[in-house]
Amino acid sequence: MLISNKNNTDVIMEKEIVDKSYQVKEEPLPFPDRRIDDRRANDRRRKTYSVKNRITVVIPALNEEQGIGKVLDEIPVDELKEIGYSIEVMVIDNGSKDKTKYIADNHGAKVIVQPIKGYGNAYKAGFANACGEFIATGDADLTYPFSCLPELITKMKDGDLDFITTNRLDDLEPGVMSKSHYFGNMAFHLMTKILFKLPFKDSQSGMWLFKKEIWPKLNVVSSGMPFSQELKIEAYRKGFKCAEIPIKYRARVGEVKLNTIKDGIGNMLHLLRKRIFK
Ligand SMILES: Nc1nc2c(ncn2[C@@H]2O[C@H](COP(=O)(O)OP(=O)(O)OP(=O)(O)O)[C@@H](O)[C@H]2O)c(=O)[nH]1
Ligand SMILES: [Mg+2]
Repeated sequence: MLISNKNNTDVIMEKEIVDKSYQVKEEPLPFPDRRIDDRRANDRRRKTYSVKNRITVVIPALNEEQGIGKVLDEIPVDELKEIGYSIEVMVIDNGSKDKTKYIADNHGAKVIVQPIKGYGNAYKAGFANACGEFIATGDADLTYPFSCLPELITKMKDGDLDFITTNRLDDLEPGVMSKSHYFGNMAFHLMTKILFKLPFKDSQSGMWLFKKEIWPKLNVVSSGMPFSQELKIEAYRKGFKCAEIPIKYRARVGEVKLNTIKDGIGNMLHLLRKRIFK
């Protein structure tokens, strides 16, 4: 269904919800632009709306009813308040057919529906609507320890950093990541090092913390899984002050969505294309 907002732009509303009792009332957003094409214009407009000392936590979610509640509970809101930061939590629902939205809403998160599928598309919608000075990210599957946010923001401030990415691979417990994914990640480390001189060991980590003001300056166009590597490549190549910090990664809960072969090849082709054409 297409409806018009007051700016007379089209807003795509979710079409289909399997169980109506899980339908979540969506908050009107200041810039409810869920389209992808004019994301940058939208971001430029929103730039002035960043709230100082606020962290917007953006969590993409596709059928993550098993993890999303615990993930939201883990965000250390009080601890961050104590060190001077207010928190905005956004769950970007990518067309879930389970209770993800309902649980996210019940846990106090702002739920944004991004009907255009894709990990990158979910993040683009989240970043376009974030109002914090900082953006923090992570999956909805309980793999990333959101409890480390105070440590990350302290390191960001102390080091006067623009972009932090995390490293899941150095302190990995047995069984948390499959051997094929581990070796795949090592291969991506090598490729990104050779092709882009990227200093990060974990090019595929999905937990980042960065200043929102750098987002419009990054030419990140991927709509799917390559979004993660492209964001890091862009942040590093554009000369922003970056760091990689180790985290304790955990085993996923809920249904696996990553297709090892398809997404692996997709990420590889994206790296080659980006190296050749940009
Ligand atoms: N794969 C995928 N994930 C999406 C999509 N939209 C949102 N997501 C969410 O993006 C996050 C990352 O996806 P995952 O399937 O966990 O990918 P991953 O972390 O590389 O793989 P795992 O090791 O299985 O966790 C999760 O929170 C998903 O629910 C999409 O279109 N595809
Ligand atoms: Mg995951």
